[in-house]
Amino acid sequence: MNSTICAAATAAGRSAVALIRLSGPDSLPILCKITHKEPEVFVPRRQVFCRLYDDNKILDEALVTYFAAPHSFTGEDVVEFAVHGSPYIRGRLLERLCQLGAKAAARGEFSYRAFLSGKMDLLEAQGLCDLISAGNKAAHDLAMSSADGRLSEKLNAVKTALSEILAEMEARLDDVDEEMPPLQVSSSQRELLAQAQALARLADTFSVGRLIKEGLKAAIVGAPNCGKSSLLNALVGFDRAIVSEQSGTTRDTVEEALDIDGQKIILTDTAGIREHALDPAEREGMKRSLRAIEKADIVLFVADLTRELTVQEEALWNDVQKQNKPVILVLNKTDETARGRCPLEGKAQYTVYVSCKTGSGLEELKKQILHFISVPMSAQEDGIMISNLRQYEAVLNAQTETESAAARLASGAGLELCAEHLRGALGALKDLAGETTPDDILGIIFSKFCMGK
Ligand SMILES: Nc1nc2c(ncn2[C@@H]2O[C@H](COP(=O)(O)OP(=O)(O)OP(=O)(O)O)[C@@H](O)[C@H]2O)c(=O)[nH]1
Ligand SMILES: [Mg+2]
Repeated sequence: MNSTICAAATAAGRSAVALIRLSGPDSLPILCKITHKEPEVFVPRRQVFCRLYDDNKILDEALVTYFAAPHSFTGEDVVEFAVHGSPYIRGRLLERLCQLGAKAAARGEFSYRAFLSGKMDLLEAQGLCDLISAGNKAAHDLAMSSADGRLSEKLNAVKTALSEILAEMEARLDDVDEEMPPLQVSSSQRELLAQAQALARLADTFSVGRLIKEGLKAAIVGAPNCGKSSLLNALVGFDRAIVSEQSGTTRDTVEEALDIDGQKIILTDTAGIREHALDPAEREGMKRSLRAIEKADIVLFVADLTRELTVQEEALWNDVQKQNKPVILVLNKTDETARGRCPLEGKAQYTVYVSCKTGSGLEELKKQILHFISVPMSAQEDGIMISNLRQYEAVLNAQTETESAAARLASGAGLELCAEHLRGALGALKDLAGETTPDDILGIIFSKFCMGK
């Protein structure tokens, strides 16, 4: 039998109200002991205003709600205490609950129990975890499409279709007397390919889903003094990085998150690249700039319109091109020069003229950056996307297994082989929903959830 667990469901620190949650078979007896009341007082799902006792002294007056199994978040008996949010009350109440037989919950343990009792599958649980950490609208919408079960529904439809075909195949494999009509090869194959395509479309959403969840990483690079740090500051709207007229000001990379129209963008300002570094710190800074380019999703290549392009700048441009990432050429200091020309313009796919000093062109640049998320996003007709690597790999695995099954069927390779691939595809889908996921993997997944969830 499960133990009874407790944890604060609200963040630490002082607050008007704090929520403490208790879940497990002893929830109601513990509630009765701490309130000095009989169990009949606590009608399920109804708030009761009562005193909580620390032995015979009043610890707090609280609103208490009892949820009887299975109608609760975890599917077990649950009690929620809405107490005054003083760190002392929170801490002492948790201590008392533990003295009365509860134990402190591990990270994500409430969600884990909800998952085990079938209240939600793994995709919904992961969506819920992402929902809590979502810091902007796009990440919130993405997490919600998983938390509310739409992603599970989509995958369940594929699972059902594949299971039906597998059942047909297995029936024929068991049919030693060959009493059944033969399998409709072409229609089964068509169905398998359609399901493989649905999985491929879902796998494709990972690239944009990941960007939405983690944020689009944009590295700001260029020669010393072209205005990279000024650009970072102008985009985020405050003096994040040091700006000076001296070349080689920025040494370490400077990172700052920015919200553009509800999308998270992570900007990284880097040390300017030139042939001769002044000292070892600048040399190390330049190495870090190159690493930042490697890690970035897009590169903002800044050039100073008031100066001629240097050989090193051109070399850097060529190096960046080799990385096969989208590059926006940002031509800076338009306030000082009437739109001068830059030899890189002809080579750039995207060019934006800006002045970090006056702010002109920055809106255009933001739009251009956003483009790299919004275009692939708008291609998702239903907004259902995957955003974590484990899910991506499982969907891809299910897709290739389904394709192999279709290919085997077409080549007349025998139903046994085809069925084996289908079992592989179904295994990957079951693993996604958590149906067959080993306990240790589940433990790792839920341990990343927040405390009290
Ligand atoms: N007129 C004008 N000056 C600018 C503009 N942007 C930056 N500057 C100036 O250019 C100089 C260098 O700016 P920074 O932002 O420090 O340049 P950086 O590319 O970060 O330089 P390093 O860190 O040394 O590589 C400073 O004196 C800025 O005030 C602009 O749009 N117009
Ligand atoms: Mg700088």
